[in-house]
Amino acid sequence: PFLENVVKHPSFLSGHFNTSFIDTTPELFLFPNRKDRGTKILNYIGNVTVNGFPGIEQKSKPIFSSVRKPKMDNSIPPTSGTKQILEQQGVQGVIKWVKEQQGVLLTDTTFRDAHQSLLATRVRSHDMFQIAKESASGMHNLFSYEMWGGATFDVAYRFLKENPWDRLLKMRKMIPNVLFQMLFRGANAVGYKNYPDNVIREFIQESAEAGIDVFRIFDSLNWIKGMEVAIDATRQSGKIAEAAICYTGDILDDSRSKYTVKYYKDMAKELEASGAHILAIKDMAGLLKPEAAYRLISEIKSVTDLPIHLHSHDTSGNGIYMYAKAIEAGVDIVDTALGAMAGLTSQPSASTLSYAMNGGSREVIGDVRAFEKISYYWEDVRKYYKDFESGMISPHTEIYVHEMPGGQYSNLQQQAKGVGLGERWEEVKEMYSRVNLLFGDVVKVTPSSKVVGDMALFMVQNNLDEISVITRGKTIDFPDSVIEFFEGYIGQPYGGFPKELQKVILKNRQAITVRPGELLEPVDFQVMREDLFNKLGRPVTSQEILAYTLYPKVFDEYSAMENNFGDVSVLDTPTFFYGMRLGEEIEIGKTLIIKLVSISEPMSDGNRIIYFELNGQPREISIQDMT
Ligand code: 3PY
Ligand code: ZN
Repeated sequence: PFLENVVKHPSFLSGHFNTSFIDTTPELFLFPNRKDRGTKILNYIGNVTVNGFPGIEQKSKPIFSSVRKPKMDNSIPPTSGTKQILEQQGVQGVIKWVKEQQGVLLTDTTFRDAHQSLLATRVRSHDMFQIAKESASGMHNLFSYEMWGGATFDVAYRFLKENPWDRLLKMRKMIPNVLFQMLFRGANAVGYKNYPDNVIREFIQESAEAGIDVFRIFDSLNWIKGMEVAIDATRQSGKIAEAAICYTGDILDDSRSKYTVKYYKDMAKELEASGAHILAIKDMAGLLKPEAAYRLISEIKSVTDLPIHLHSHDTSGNGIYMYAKAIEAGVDIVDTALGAMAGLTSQPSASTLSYAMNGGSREVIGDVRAFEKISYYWEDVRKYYKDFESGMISPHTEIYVHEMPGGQYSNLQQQAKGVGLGERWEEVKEMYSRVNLLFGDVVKVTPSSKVVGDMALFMVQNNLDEISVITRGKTIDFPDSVIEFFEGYIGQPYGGFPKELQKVILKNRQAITVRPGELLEPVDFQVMREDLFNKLGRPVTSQEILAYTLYPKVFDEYSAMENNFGDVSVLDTPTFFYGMRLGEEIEIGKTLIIKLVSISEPMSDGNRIIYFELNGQPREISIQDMT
């Protein structure tokens, strides 16, 4: 291992070393943990069996019904689709093809926004891999799969203990025929704060190489300056830049004069001028009403020739009717999810929309029977994630009042439970809409929505209202995200910050008005590489460096856990969340067969001995009982 460390060290590889290299490079003596794969995975299973999984309440493993999967011949390559159009005819070829379609195209969000919005982003790669080939065959005529970005990046590392890049690479192999789309938060990449420009560029280039074809780029305050670097980087990478207008407020309500049709039309023109290939209307909370959709799409089409891609959430229950009106007005692509993962805070259902448009002049392009069959799979798999359901079981028209994005609803609810406000969730939602007005009626989408959510939780927790925030504000330590927002570190809101509140929150700090990316020092990726090499004691990939740059602490924790438990993404989801039942046997891939034989009572040091059989051989693992 010593020699291995020497020849793989970045200084050695780049030739930057001298005779003191060995004496001054302590990391050469860091040897990888040689615990074998089987022992590591037994440690994980033992641990989760004894101590449970964060967020999963029930300790004993439920018996789940077997999962239904459509019978398809996976040895036949799937029919070619939009991915081949991009490869053969380039970005303009795709745009031309989209505009030629008489019917309406779909983006399927099941792999990303649907579970971000229904199940706190917890769906694991393992469950996606099992249905990927069937999806490629059955849904070959989609415009795209939205399958990456948004919260999926950090949640994969943070909670699922898996590598999101691996998800992307493997899915790309199994779905070679349809464009892959990701949600990109402009200057915030897939994070919650602004990053230096070179991080944005590197991230887009790396994601493009790993398989993303369409970057839906937005700014959480609709501040176009915050989107320009990402749009340019996407164009440079040869991929499709889909620039988004976030929809907020209500264009039909004359009493709300801030976000008008003119505001959205002006933004559409500016985005076209800044190099967008497609224009997205991102209705992240599901606030766009049917007549408003008709009007908005018609008016935007009068000022741009770009294809229009509409994204919405079905929280109010009006999603299908709204999409039908948008389709009538000429929208080119809409976002839907498969039935079992659709509706409520998620996207409207693909099959429902298909039937709704039957017989009209613009039908949905896609095989509705295939949507239904693949949806059975998700109906069964969704049960694994029941502890992450938001509890919303019927349409909530109150969304038109609180304006909370679909992707935030279940996450904020988890956050509220985490700080002991689970019982006061109704108050938190009401406070959310009050905070929006207190902040001057802002666009609310990650990360600005997180700021509003953090402030709402903070005010409910501390029994504050709008008046006490101002009058007692000088003595209050506001949440960090709120301070950074008022400092201008996530951009400039349309119409500016409310001045009095800004003063109270910032105290002696100075606010910036330029693009934060202009002030942030570029990240030195070579330094990051060495830093990470020293920590992990092994060569690292550019993907790991980017993850570490965006989320240093989360990535450190993930690496430590990977070192202890190995690659836990290979486990089936019930075992990952619940561990094993006594006497149960599971198979991991083709190489590991594990049986849980017995668990001892805790010993005086609090440890329990877990007796397994691994490929027929007895194995004992000692686990600290922390329950
Ligand atoms: C995200 O940024 O994760 C979103 O889904 C915003 O709607
Ligand atoms: Zn969304």
